Amino acid sequence: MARPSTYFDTLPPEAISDELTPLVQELGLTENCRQLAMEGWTVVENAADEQFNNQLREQILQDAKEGGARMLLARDPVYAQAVLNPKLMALAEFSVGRGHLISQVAASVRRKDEPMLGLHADHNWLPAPFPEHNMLLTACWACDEYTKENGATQVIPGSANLRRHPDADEVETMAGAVPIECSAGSIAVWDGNIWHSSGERTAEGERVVCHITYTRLMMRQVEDYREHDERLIEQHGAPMAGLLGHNDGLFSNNGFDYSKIVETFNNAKR
Ligand SMILES: O=C(O)CCC(=O)C(=O)O
Repeated sequence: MARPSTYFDTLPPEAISDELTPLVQELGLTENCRQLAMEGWTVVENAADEQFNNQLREQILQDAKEGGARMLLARDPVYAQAVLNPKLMALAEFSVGRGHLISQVAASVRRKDEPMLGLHADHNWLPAPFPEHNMLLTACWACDEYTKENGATQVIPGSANLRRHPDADEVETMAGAVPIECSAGSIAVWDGNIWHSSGERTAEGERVVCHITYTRLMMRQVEDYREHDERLIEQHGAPMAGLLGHNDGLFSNNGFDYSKIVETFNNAKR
């Protein structure tokens, strides 16, 4: 069998590969790709029908009774359907490359007057300046209409091009923030660069969202030592535990361990 030949070129972040172009065109995503690459965010309308959106919403309400839920891919097939949605998969290939991985499938139910999440860039895992090519793509499936009053995610237009984290003042003031407004069943998608936060909900009721993150293949470890972890740590102690990823918030069978979020993101910046 002939071996596939190696690519020697790579594409600029805004270029859609020749292989992906027909699919992007068929799915009507050309403008979404441009916005994502140039502005850091976009909205995919009508990603699925109303019935699917309602099913996803109902499932999230069951799974996120405390306001949030993680590791949802393993919970119910509706999440796999969301993650594998053809429009999302095509955008993920465009933004974080062919061979991209699923990183997180979580959900949130936000009610009136709950505190905002706080301004951040999802490239929290990286020191600045952020690379030109996106590393991490977040898709928020808005099961309810996204409006300012409903607590839509807010973004700072132009921030994606700064390729750095917001500083303390910028986090405090959120100057220039605008809500992403879209109909129920739309998906708000953004790259790792853009500064964003959940908005404060001032309306009654709840905002139900499925949060899906895809990541570039390069973030995965080349060698998988999971079968040998225990022995290696027993023999070599704490530094080995760190190298094998046992000390950060990612080491959890239950989704990200948010009690370690500050320490994990601080480590990633030093
Ligand atoms: O819940 C939101 O509106 C924003 C969520 C968010 O910041 C994220 O998923 O990175």
